[in-house]
Amino acid sequence: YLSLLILVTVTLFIGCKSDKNKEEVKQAAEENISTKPNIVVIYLDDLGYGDVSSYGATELQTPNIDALATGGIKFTNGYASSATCTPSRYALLTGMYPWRNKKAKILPGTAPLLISTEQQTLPKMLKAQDYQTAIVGKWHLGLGTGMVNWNQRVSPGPNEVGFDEAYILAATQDRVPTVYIDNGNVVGLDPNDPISVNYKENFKGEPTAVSNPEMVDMKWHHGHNNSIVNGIGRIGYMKGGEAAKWSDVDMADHFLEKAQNYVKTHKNKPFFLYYAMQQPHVPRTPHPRFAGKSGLGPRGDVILEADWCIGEFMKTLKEEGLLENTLIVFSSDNGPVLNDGYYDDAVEKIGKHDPNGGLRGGKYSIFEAGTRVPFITYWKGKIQPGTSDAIVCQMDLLASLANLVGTEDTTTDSQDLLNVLMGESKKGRENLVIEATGKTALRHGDWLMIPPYKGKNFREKVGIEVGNLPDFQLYNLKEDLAQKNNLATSNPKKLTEMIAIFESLRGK
Ligand code: NG6
Ligand code: CA
Repeated sequence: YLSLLILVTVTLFIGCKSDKNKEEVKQAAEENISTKPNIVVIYLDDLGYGDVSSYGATELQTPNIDALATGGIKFTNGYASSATCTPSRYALLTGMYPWRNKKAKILPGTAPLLISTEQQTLPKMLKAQDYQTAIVGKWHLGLGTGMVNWNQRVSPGPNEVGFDEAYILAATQDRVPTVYIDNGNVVGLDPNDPISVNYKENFKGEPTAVSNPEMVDMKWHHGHNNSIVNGIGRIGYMKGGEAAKWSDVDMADHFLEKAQNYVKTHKNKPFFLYYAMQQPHVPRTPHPRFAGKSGLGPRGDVILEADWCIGEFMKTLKEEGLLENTLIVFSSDNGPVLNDGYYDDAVEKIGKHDPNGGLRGGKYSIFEAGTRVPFITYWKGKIQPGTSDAIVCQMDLLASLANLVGTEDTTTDSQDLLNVLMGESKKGRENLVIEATGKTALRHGDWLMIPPYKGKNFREKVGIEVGNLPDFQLYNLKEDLAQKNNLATSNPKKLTEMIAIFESLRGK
Protein backbone atom coordinates (compact mmCIF):
# COMPACT_ATOMS: atom_id res chain seq x y z
CA TYR A 1 0.00 0.00 0.00
CA LEU A 2 2.68 2.38 1.08
CA SER A 3 4.67 1.94 -2.12
CA LEU A 4 1.49 2.38 -4.15
CA LEU A 5 0.71 5.58 -2.24
CA ILE A 6 4.23 6.87 -2.87
CA LEU A 7 3.93 6.02 -6.54
CA VAL A 8 0.61 7.84 -6.86
CA THR A 9 1.92 10.88 -5.01
CA VAL A 10 5.08 11.02 -7.08
CA THR A 11 3.10 10.64 -10.30
CA LEU A 12 0.70 13.36 -9.27
CA PHE A 13 3.60 15.60 -8.29
CA ILE A 14 5.39 15.07 -11.60
CA GLY A 15 2.11 15.51 -13.42
CA CYS A 16 1.51 18.85 -11.70
CA LYS A 17 5.03 19.93 -12.34
CA SER A 18 4.89 19.10 -16.01
CA ASP A 19 1.56 20.92 -16.21
CA LYS A 20 3.23 23.88 -14.61
CA ASN A 21 6.06 23.62 -17.13
CA LYS A 22 3.59 23.41 -19.95
CA GLU A 23 1.89 26.53 -18.62
CA GLU A 24 5.21 28.34 -18.52
CA VAL A 25 6.08 27.27 -22.05
CA LYS A 26 2.65 28.39 -23.24
CA GLN A 27 3.07 31.75 -21.52
CA ALA A 28 6.51 32.22 -23.03
CA ALA A 29 5.12 31.34 -26.45
CA GLU A 30 2.31 33.87 -26.01
CA GLU A 31 4.78 36.55 -25.00
CA ASN A 32 6.80 35.70 -28.06
CA ILE A 33 3.63 36.07 -30.11
CA SER A 34 3.02 39.57 -28.86
CA THR A 35 6.60 40.81 -29.04
CA LYS A 36 8.28 38.96 -31.88
CA PRO A 37 5.79 37.92 -34.52
CA ASN A 38 6.94 36.76 -37.91
CA ILE A 39 6.72 39.58 -40.43
CA VAL A 40 5.89 39.07 -44.10
CA VAL A 41 5.80 41.88 -46.64
CA ILE A 42 3.96 40.79 -49.79
CA TYR A 43 4.89 43.32 -52.44
CA LEU A 44 3.46 43.39 -55.94
CA ASP A 45 4.93 45.15 -58.95
CA ASP A 46 2.77 47.80 -60.70
CA LEU A 47 -0.49 46.72 -59.06
CA GLY A 48 -2.93 49.64 -59.15
CA TYR A 49 -5.22 51.02 -56.46
CA GLY A 50 -8.20 49.70 -58.40
CA ASP A 51 -6.76 46.30 -59.38
CA VAL A 52 -8.10 44.48 -56.31
CA SER A 53 -11.77 43.64 -55.78
CA SER A 54 -11.72 44.80 -52.16
CA TYR A 55 -10.54 48.17 -53.47
CA GLY A 56 -13.43 48.40 -55.88
CA ALA A 57 -12.51 46.26 -58.89
CA THR A 58 -15.62 44.63 -60.33
CA GLU A 59 -14.24 43.06 -63.51
CA LEU A 60 -11.63 41.05 -61.64
CA GLN A 61 -11.94 39.00 -58.44
CA THR A 62 -9.01 38.76 -56.02
CA PRO A 63 -10.49 36.66 -53.18
CA ASN A 64 -7.21 35.95 -51.42
CA ILE A 65 -6.08 39.56 -51.28
CA ASP A 66 -9.64 40.46 -50.27
CA ALA A 67 -9.41 38.02 -47.36
CA LEU A 68 -6.44 40.04 -46.06
CA ALA A 69 -8.32 43.31 -46.60
CA THR A 70 -11.51 42.21 -44.88
CA GLY A 71 -9.68 40.40 -42.08
CA GLY A 72 -7.20 43.23 -41.52
CA ILE A 73 -6.89 46.97 -42.02
CA LYS A 74 -7.55 48.22 -45.51
CA PHE A 75 -5.81 51.56 -45.94
CA THR A 76 -7.38 53.95 -48.41
CA ASN A 77 -4.52 56.47 -48.17
CA GLY A 78 -1.61 54.03 -48.32
CA TYR A 79 1.35 55.18 -50.37
CA ALA A 80 4.41 53.83 -52.06
CA SER A 81 7.15 56.44 -51.81
CA SER A 82 7.50 56.71 -55.55
CA ALA A 83 5.69 56.06 -58.82
CA THR A 84 8.42 53.71 -60.03
CA CYS A 85 10.00 50.59 -58.68
CA THR A 86 13.59 51.21 -57.61
CA PRO A 87 12.92 54.34 -55.54
CA SER A 88 9.91 52.76 -53.82
CA ARG A 89 11.89 49.65 -52.91
CA TYR A 90 14.77 51.80 -51.74
CA ALA A 91 12.45 53.67 -49.36
CA LEU A 92 10.73 50.49 -48.18
CA LEU A 93 14.03 48.89 -47.21
CA THR A 94 15.98 51.92 -45.96
CA GLY A 95 13.27 54.16 -44.51
CA MET A 96 14.75 57.07 -46.47
CA TYR A 97 12.98 59.35 -48.92
CA PRO A 98 14.21 58.20 -52.34
CA TRP A 99 14.64 61.78 -53.59
CA ARG A 100 17.50 62.19 -51.11
CA ASN A 101 19.48 59.77 -53.25
CA LYS A 102 19.95 61.02 -56.81
CA LYS A 103 20.74 57.52 -58.02
CA ALA A 104 17.37 56.16 -56.87
CA LYS A 105 15.70 55.84 -60.25
CA ILE A 106 14.77 52.88 -62.50
CA LEU A 107 18.01 50.90 -62.70
CA PRO A 108 19.42 48.80 -65.52
CA GLY A 109 20.36 45.21 -64.68
CA THR A 110 24.03 46.16 -64.52
CA ALA A 111 23.67 48.98 -61.96
CA PRO A 112 25.75 48.79 -58.77
CA LEU A 113 24.05 48.26 -55.40
CA LEU A 114 22.07 51.39 -54.57
CA ILE A 115 21.87 50.84 -50.82
CA SER A 116 25.13 51.51 -48.98
CA THR A 117 26.27 48.57 -46.89
CA GLU A 118 26.68 51.11 -44.06
CA GLN A 119 23.05 52.20 -44.25
CA GLN A 120 20.29 51.26 -41.82
CA THR A 121 17.81 48.85 -43.39
CA LEU A 122 14.61 47.12 -42.37
CA PRO A 123 16.17 43.62 -42.44
CA LYS A 124 19.25 44.85 -40.54
CA MET A 125 17.08 46.36 -37.83
CA LEU A 126 15.18 43.07 -37.49
CA LYS A 127 18.34 40.98 -37.56
CA ALA A 128 19.64 43.00 -34.61
CA GLN A 129 16.47 41.87 -32.79
CA ASP A 130 17.28 38.26 -33.50
CA TYR A 131 15.13 37.84 -36.59
CA GLN A 132 15.96 35.58 -39.49
CA THR A 133 15.61 37.60 -42.69
CA ALA A 134 14.95 36.71 -46.32
CA ILE A 135 13.94 38.10 -49.68
CA VAL A 136 12.28 36.00 -52.36
CA GLY A 137 11.52 37.74 -55.67
CA LYS A 138 12.29 40.99 -57.42
CA TRP A 139 15.26 43.01 -56.16
CA HIS A 140 15.88 45.91 -58.61
CA LEU A 141 18.21 47.77 -56.27
CA GLY A 142 21.45 47.09 -58.09
CA LEU A 143 24.16 44.51 -57.44
CA GLY A 144 27.91 44.66 -57.03
CA THR A 145 30.10 47.73 -57.34
CA GLY A 146 30.05 48.13 -61.13
CA MET A 147 31.21 45.70 -63.85
CA VAL A 148 29.54 42.64 -62.37
CA ASN A 149 30.97 39.26 -63.30
CA TRP A 150 27.85 37.09 -63.32
CA ASN A 151 29.96 33.93 -63.32
CA GLN A 152 31.28 34.52 -59.84
CA ARG A 153 29.44 35.29 -56.61
CA VAL A 154 27.77 38.67 -57.19
CA SER A 155 28.26 40.98 -54.23
CA PRO A 156 27.48 43.24 -52.49
CA GLY A 157 23.77 42.59 -52.81
CA PRO A 158 20.83 41.75 -50.56
CA ASN A 159 22.99 39.55 -48.28
CA GLU A 160 25.25 42.52 -47.57
CA VAL A 161 22.40 44.87 -46.58
CA GLY A 162 20.64 42.64 -44.08
CA PHE A 163 19.14 39.57 -45.74
CA ASP A 164 20.39 36.19 -44.46
CA GLU A 165 18.83 34.55 -47.47
CA ALA A 166 18.19 36.06 -50.88
CA TYR A 167 16.60 34.32 -53.84
CA ILE A 168 16.08 37.03 -56.40
CA LEU A 169 15.65 38.22 -59.92
CA ALA A 170 18.23 40.97 -60.31
CA ALA A 171 16.24 43.80 -61.85
CA THR A 172 12.90 43.32 -63.61
CA GLN A 173 11.32 40.52 -65.59
CA ASP A 174 11.86 42.51 -68.79
CA ARG A 175 15.57 43.14 -68.15
CA VAL A 176 18.60 40.92 -68.53
CA PRO A 177 20.12 38.91 -66.93
CA THR A 178 17.07 36.65 -67.07
CA VAL A 179 18.32 34.27 -64.39
CA TYR A 180 17.65 33.66 -60.71
CA ILE A 181 20.34 34.53 -58.20
CA ASP A 182 20.61 32.52 -55.00
CA ASN A 183 22.65 34.27 -52.31
CA GLY A 184 24.78 35.89 -55.00
CA ASN A 185 25.18 32.89 -57.30
CA VAL A 186 23.40 32.46 -60.63
CA VAL A 187 21.19 29.37 -60.29
CA GLY A 188 21.94 26.51 -62.69
CA LEU A 189 24.87 28.21 -64.39
CA ASP A 190 26.99 25.98 -66.59
CA PRO A 191 30.61 27.13 -66.17
CA ASN A 192 31.23 26.19 -69.81
CA ASP A 193 28.57 28.67 -70.92
CA PRO A 194 29.41 31.87 -69.05
CA ILE A 195 27.01 34.83 -68.94
CA SER A 196 27.87 38.27 -70.31
CA VAL A 197 25.55 41.26 -69.96
CA ASN A 198 25.74 44.64 -71.64
CA TYR A 199 23.20 47.46 -71.70
CA LYS A 200 24.96 49.53 -74.37
CA GLU A 201 25.72 47.20 -77.22
CA ASN A 202 24.90 43.73 -78.45
CA PHE A 203 27.32 40.82 -78.55
CA LYS A 204 28.45 40.12 -82.08
CA GLY A 205 26.16 37.75 -83.95
CA GLU A 206 23.56 37.43 -81.17
CA PRO A 207 19.94 37.76 -82.31
CA THR A 208 17.81 40.68 -81.15
CA ALA A 209 14.11 41.42 -81.45
CA VAL A 210 15.02 43.87 -84.21
CA SER A 211 17.32 41.60 -86.23
CA ASN A 212 15.21 38.44 -85.75
CA PRO A 213 11.53 39.38 -85.36
CA GLU A 214 10.57 35.82 -86.33
CA MET A 215 11.98 34.63 -82.99
CA VAL A 216 9.64 36.89 -81.03
CA ASP A 217 6.25 35.72 -79.70
CA MET A 218 5.32 38.77 -77.66
CA LYS A 219 5.73 41.80 -79.90
CA TRP A 220 7.46 44.84 -78.46
CA HIS A 221 5.74 48.20 -78.60
CA HIS A 222 8.49 50.46 -77.27
CA GLY A 223 11.88 49.47 -75.87
CA HIS A 224 12.16 45.71 -75.21
CA ASN A 225 13.81 44.93 -78.52
CA ASN A 226 17.27 43.82 -77.39
CA SER A 227 18.11 40.18 -76.55
CA ILE A 228 15.36 37.60 -76.99
CA VAL A 229 14.70 35.17 -74.15
CA ASN A 230 11.81 32.67 -74.33
CA GLY A 231 10.42 34.47 -77.35
CA ILE A 232 10.33 37.81 -75.53
CA GLY A 233 12.48 40.80 -76.42
CA ARG A 234 14.17 42.25 -73.31
CA ILE A 235 15.88 45.43 -72.21
CA GLY A 236 19.64 44.88 -72.45
CA TYR A 237 21.85 42.33 -74.15
CA MET A 238 22.83 38.97 -72.70
CA LYS A 239 24.96 36.18 -74.04
CA GLY A 240 25.45 32.67 -72.67
CA GLY A 241 23.94 31.19 -69.50
CA GLU A 242 21.49 29.14 -71.57
CA ALA A 243 20.83 26.50 -68.87
CA ALA A 244 20.37 29.16 -66.20
CA LYS A 245 17.65 31.14 -67.97
CA TRP A 246 14.38 31.24 -66.10
CA SER A 247 11.05 30.07 -67.46
CA ASP A 248 8.75 33.11 -67.46
CA VAL A 249 5.50 31.16 -67.18
CA ASP A 250 6.82 29.23 -64.16
CA MET A 251 8.18 32.25 -62.31
CA ALA A 252 5.15 32.72 -60.04
CA ASP A 253 5.12 29.06 -58.98
CA HIS A 254 8.87 29.15 -58.53
CA PHE A 255 8.90 32.13 -56.18
CA LEU A 256 5.85 30.79 -54.33
CA GLU A 257 7.62 27.52 -53.64
CA LYS A 258 10.70 29.36 -52.40
CA ALA A 259 8.57 31.52 -50.10
CA GLN A 260 6.67 28.49 -48.76
CA ASN A 261 9.87 26.54 -48.16
CA TYR A 262 11.40 29.45 -46.34
CA VAL A 263 8.46 29.61 -43.96
CA LYS A 264 8.48 25.86 -43.38
CA THR A 265 12.19 25.71 -42.63
CA HIS A 266 12.46 28.86 -40.50
CA LYS A 267 9.36 28.68 -38.35
CA ASN A 268 11.14 27.91 -35.08
CA LYS A 269 12.52 31.42 -34.69
CA PRO A 270 10.94 34.77 -35.68
CA PHE A 271 11.47 35.52 -39.35
CA PHE A 272 11.07 38.42 -41.74
CA LEU A 273 10.20 37.49 -45.30
CA TYR A 274 10.07 40.05 -48.09
CA TYR A 275 8.05 38.26 -50.78
CA ALA A 276 8.48 40.52 -53.79
CA MET A 277 6.25 39.17 -56.55
CA GLN A 278 6.81 40.12 -60.19
CA GLN A 279 3.19 40.59 -61.23
CA PRO A 280 1.64 42.46 -63.01
CA HIS A 281 4.82 44.06 -64.41
CA VAL A 282 5.69 43.37 -68.05
CA PRO A 283 6.23 40.93 -69.66
CA ARG A 284 2.97 39.47 -68.36
CA THR A 285 3.46 35.74 -68.67
CA PRO A 286 0.74 33.86 -66.78
CA HIS A 287 1.17 30.15 -66.24
CA PRO A 288 -1.10 28.29 -68.74
CA ARG A 289 -3.42 27.55 -65.75
CA PHE A 290 -4.28 31.25 -65.67
CA ALA A 291 -3.95 32.22 -69.32
CA GLY A 292 -7.24 33.62 -70.60
CA LYS A 293 -8.93 33.33 -67.19
CA SER A 294 -9.56 37.02 -66.49
CA GLY A 295 -10.95 38.06 -69.85
CA LEU A 296 -8.74 41.13 -69.50
CA GLY A 297 -5.73 39.67 -71.27
CA PRO A 298 -2.42 38.62 -69.67
CA ARG A 299 -2.36 41.63 -67.32
CA GLY A 300 -5.59 40.50 -65.68
CA ASP A 301 -4.49 36.86 -65.80
CA VAL A 302 -1.30 37.51 -63.87
CA ILE A 303 -3.24 39.43 -61.23
CA LEU A 304 -5.39 36.32 -60.77
CA GLU A 305 -2.21 34.27 -60.66
CA ALA A 306 -0.69 36.55 -58.00
CA ASP A 307 -3.89 36.36 -55.96
CA TRP A 308 -3.80 32.56 -56.15
CA CYS A 309 -0.15 32.53 -55.02
CA ILE A 310 -1.07 34.67 -52.02
CA GLY A 311 -3.85 32.22 -51.15
CA GLU A 312 -1.42 29.29 -51.35
CA PHE A 313 1.13 31.15 -49.27
CA MET A 314 -1.50 31.91 -46.61
CA LYS A 315 -2.46 28.22 -46.57
CA THR A 316 1.15 27.37 -45.77
CA LEU A 317 1.21 29.84 -42.88
CA LYS A 318 -1.98 28.24 -41.58
CA GLU A 319 -0.76 24.67 -41.99
CA GLU A 320 2.46 25.50 -40.20
CA GLY A 321 0.45 27.00 -37.32
CA LEU A 322 1.89 30.47 -37.91
CA LEU A 323 -1.17 32.51 -38.80
CA GLU A 324 -1.79 33.93 -35.32
CA ASN A 325 1.86 34.77 -35.01
CA THR A 326 2.53 36.53 -38.29
CA LEU A 327 1.99 40.13 -39.30
CA ILE A 328 1.39 40.50 -43.03
CA VAL A 329 1.78 43.75 -44.92
CA PHE A 330 0.45 43.75 -48.46
CA SER A 331 1.19 46.50 -50.99
CA SER A 332 2.52 47.44 -54.42
CA ASP A 333 5.62 49.37 -55.47
CA ASN A 334 3.83 51.82 -57.76
CA GLY A 335 0.64 52.37 -59.67
CA PRO A 336 -0.69 50.72 -62.80
CA VAL A 337 0.22 50.94 -66.47
CA LEU A 338 -1.44 49.11 -69.33
CA ASN A 339 0.99 49.40 -72.23
CA ASP A 340 4.45 49.31 -70.67
CA GLY A 341 6.24 48.27 -73.85
CA TYR A 342 4.66 45.10 -75.27
CA TYR A 343 1.58 44.38 -77.35
CA ASP A 344 -0.13 42.17 -74.78
CA ASP A 345 -3.80 43.16 -75.06
CA ALA A 346 -3.74 45.08 -71.79
CA VAL A 347 -5.17 48.16 -73.55
CA GLU A 348 -7.42 46.32 -75.97
CA LYS A 349 -9.09 44.07 -73.39
CA ILE A 350 -9.40 46.53 -70.52
CA GLY A 351 -13.20 46.81 -70.92
CA LYS A 352 -14.76 48.36 -67.83
CA HIS A 353 -11.83 47.59 -65.55
CA ASP A 354 -10.27 50.68 -63.96
CA PRO A 355 -6.82 49.79 -62.55
CA ASN A 356 -6.59 53.35 -61.18
CA GLY A 357 -9.67 52.97 -59.01
CA GLY A 358 -10.75 56.48 -59.97
CA LEU A 359 -7.38 58.12 -59.36
CA ARG A 360 -5.65 60.34 -61.93
CA GLY A 361 -2.39 59.36 -63.65
CA GLY A 362 -0.74 55.96 -63.28
CA LYS A 363 2.74 54.52 -63.05
CA TYR A 364 5.41 57.25 -63.60
CA SER A 365 2.90 59.90 -62.52
CA ILE A 366 2.97 62.43 -59.69
CA PHE A 367 -0.84 62.30 -59.79
CA GLU A 368 -2.38 59.98 -57.19
CA ALA A 369 -2.52 56.76 -59.21
CA GLY A 370 1.29 56.78 -59.35
CA THR A 371 1.87 56.31 -55.64
CA ARG A 372 -1.44 55.57 -53.92
CA VAL A 373 -1.67 51.79 -53.88
CA PRO A 374 -3.48 48.96 -52.11
CA PHE A 375 -2.04 48.79 -48.60
CA ILE A 376 -3.21 46.18 -46.11
CA THR A 377 -2.05 45.00 -42.69
CA TYR A 378 -3.27 41.62 -41.47
CA TRP A 379 -2.59 39.74 -38.26
CA LYS A 380 -5.08 37.09 -37.33
CA GLY A 381 -6.46 37.54 -33.85
CA LYS A 382 -4.39 40.63 -33.22
CA ILE A 383 -5.57 43.25 -35.71
CA GLN A 384 -9.27 44.03 -35.56
CA PRO A 385 -10.62 44.28 -39.11
CA GLY A 386 -11.44 47.73 -40.40
CA THR A 387 -10.78 50.46 -42.93
CA SER A 388 -8.45 53.35 -42.27
CA ASP A 389 -8.08 56.62 -44.12
CA ALA A 390 -4.90 57.54 -42.22
CA ILE A 391 -1.98 58.52 -44.45
CA VAL A 392 0.61 55.76 -44.28
CA CYS A 393 3.67 55.16 -46.43
CA GLN A 394 5.73 52.05 -47.05
CA MET A 395 8.77 54.01 -45.91
CA ASP A 396 7.24 53.96 -42.40
CA LEU A 397 7.56 50.21 -41.98
CA LEU A 398 11.12 50.50 -40.67
CA ALA A 399 10.30 52.68 -37.64
CA SER A 400 6.89 51.08 -37.06
CA LEU A 401 8.22 47.53 -37.08
CA ALA A 402 11.15 48.61 -34.92
CA ASN A 403 8.61 49.63 -32.30
CA LEU A 404 6.76 46.34 -32.77
CA VAL A 405 9.86 44.28 -32.01
CA GLY A 406 10.95 46.35 -29.04
CA THR A 407 13.46 48.82 -30.44
CA GLU A 408 13.31 52.15 -32.27
CA ASP A 409 14.60 53.85 -35.36
CA THR A 410 15.16 57.59 -35.27
CA THR A 411 17.86 57.80 -37.91
CA THR A 412 15.73 57.79 -41.05
CA ASP A 413 12.67 59.46 -42.63
CA SER A 414 10.56 56.54 -41.46
CA GLN A 415 7.82 57.44 -38.94
CA ASP A 416 6.64 55.13 -36.21
CA LEU A 417 3.01 54.51 -37.15
CA LEU A 418 2.73 51.13 -35.43
CA ASN A 419 -0.57 51.91 -33.74
CA VAL A 420 -1.99 53.07 -37.07
CA LEU A 421 -0.83 49.91 -38.83
CA MET A 422 -2.34 47.87 -35.98
CA GLY A 423 -5.65 49.72 -36.38
CA GLU A 424 -5.47 51.29 -32.93
CA SER A 425 -5.17 54.87 -34.15
CA LYS A 426 -6.17 56.80 -37.23
CA LYS A 427 -3.53 59.45 -36.82
CA GLY A 428 -1.21 58.78 -39.72
CA ARG A 429 1.39 61.00 -41.33
CA GLU A 430 0.86 64.74 -41.30
CA ASN A 431 3.05 65.23 -44.35
CA LEU A 432 4.34 63.05 -47.10
CA VAL A 433 6.52 64.02 -50.05
CA ILE A 434 5.82 61.69 -52.96
CA GLU A 435 8.11 61.23 -55.94
CA ALA A 436 7.68 60.35 -59.63
CA THR A 437 10.61 60.19 -62.07
CA GLY A 438 12.38 63.07 -60.37
CA LYS A 439 9.32 65.22 -59.58
CA THR A 440 8.11 65.62 -56.02
CA ALA A 441 4.82 66.81 -54.53
CA LEU A 442 3.44 67.34 -51.04
CA ARG A 443 0.54 65.56 -49.39
CA HIS A 444 -0.58 67.37 -46.25
CA GLY A 445 -3.88 66.44 -44.65
CA ASP A 446 -6.51 66.27 -47.38
CA TRP A 447 -4.40 68.44 -49.67
CA LEU A 448 -1.97 67.70 -52.44
CA MET A 449 0.30 70.31 -53.98
CA ILE A 450 2.34 69.77 -57.13
CA PRO A 451 4.85 72.49 -58.02
CA PRO A 452 5.23 73.60 -61.64
CA TYR A 453 7.24 71.23 -63.83
CA LYS A 454 8.60 71.53 -67.33
CA GLY A 455 8.24 68.79 -69.91
CA LYS A 456 5.36 66.91 -71.41
CA ASN A 457 2.39 66.12 -69.23
CA PHE A 458 1.22 63.19 -71.35
CA ARG A 459 3.57 60.24 -71.91
CA GLU A 460 2.17 59.02 -75.16
CA LYS A 461 3.76 55.58 -75.33
CA VAL A 462 2.30 54.46 -72.02
CA GLY A 463 -0.77 56.69 -72.30
CA ILE A 464 -0.34 58.28 -68.89
CA GLU A 465 -0.52 61.87 -67.62
CA VAL A 466 2.57 62.27 -65.50
CA GLY A 467 1.73 65.63 -63.93
CA ASN A 468 4.08 68.12 -65.59
CA LEU A 469 2.14 71.38 -65.74
CA PRO A 470 3.55 74.91 -65.96
CA ASP A 471 1.57 76.16 -62.93
CA PHE A 472 1.14 75.14 -59.33
CA GLN A 473 -1.51 72.50 -58.76
CA LEU A 474 -3.52 72.22 -55.57
CA TYR A 475 -6.15 69.58 -54.96
CA ASN A 476 -8.45 68.74 -52.09
CA LEU A 477 -8.34 64.96 -52.30
CA LYS A 478 -11.20 64.44 -49.89
CA GLU A 479 -13.59 66.30 -52.18
CA ASP A 480 -11.80 65.69 -55.43
CA LEU A 481 -10.18 62.26 -55.51
CA ALA A 482 -9.79 62.40 -59.29
CA GLN A 483 -7.79 65.65 -59.10
CA LYS A 484 -10.04 67.51 -61.52
CA ASN A 485 -10.25 70.89 -59.80
CA ASN A 486 -7.02 72.78 -59.44
CA LEU A 487 -7.60 75.16 -56.52
CA ALA A 488 -4.19 76.85 -56.70
CA THR A 489 -5.59 80.21 -57.81
CA SER A 490 -8.83 80.11 -55.85
CA ASN A 491 -7.16 79.16 -52.55
CA PRO A 492 -3.90 81.12 -52.43
CA LYS A 493 -3.75 80.88 -48.64
CA LYS A 494 -3.64 77.08 -48.69
CA LEU A 495 -1.21 77.13 -51.57
CA THR A 496 1.21 79.40 -49.68
CA GLU A 497 0.96 77.16 -46.62
CA MET A 498 1.63 74.05 -48.73
CA ILE A 499 4.61 75.62 -50.49
CA ALA A 500 6.12 76.58 -47.13
CA ILE A 501 5.79 73.03 -45.77
CA PHE A 502 7.10 71.55 -49.00
CA GLU A 503 10.14 73.82 -48.97
CA SER A 504 10.85 73.08 -45.32
CA LEU A 505 10.85 69.35 -46.09
CA ARG A 506 12.57 69.40 -49.46
CA GLY A 507 14.74 72.49 -49.20
CA LYS A 508 14.24 75.29 -51.73
C1 NG6 B 1 10.87 51.44 -68.22
C2 NG6 B 1 10.49 50.34 -69.18
C3 NG6 B 1 9.29 49.64 -68.61
C4 NG6 B 1 9.57 49.15 -67.22
C5 NG6 B 1 10.05 50.29 -66.35
C6 NG6 B 1 10.47 49.85 -65.00
C7 NG6 B 1 11.04 50.84 -71.53
C8 NG6 B 1 10.60 51.50 -72.78
N1 NG6 B 1 10.19 50.88 -70.50
O1 NG6 B 1 11.98 52.11 -68.68
O2 NG6 B 1 8.90 48.59 -69.44
O3 NG6 B 1 10.54 48.13 -67.26
O4 NG6 B 1 11.16 50.91 -66.96
O5 NG6 B 1 9.39 49.48 -64.24
O6 NG6 B 1 12.13 50.30 -71.47
S1 NG6 B 1 9.54 49.43 -62.69
O7 NG6 B 1 8.25 49.02 -62.18
O8 NG6 B 1 10.56 48.44 -62.42
O9 NG6 B 1 9.90 50.75 -62.24
CA1 CA C 1 7.00 48.56 -60.37
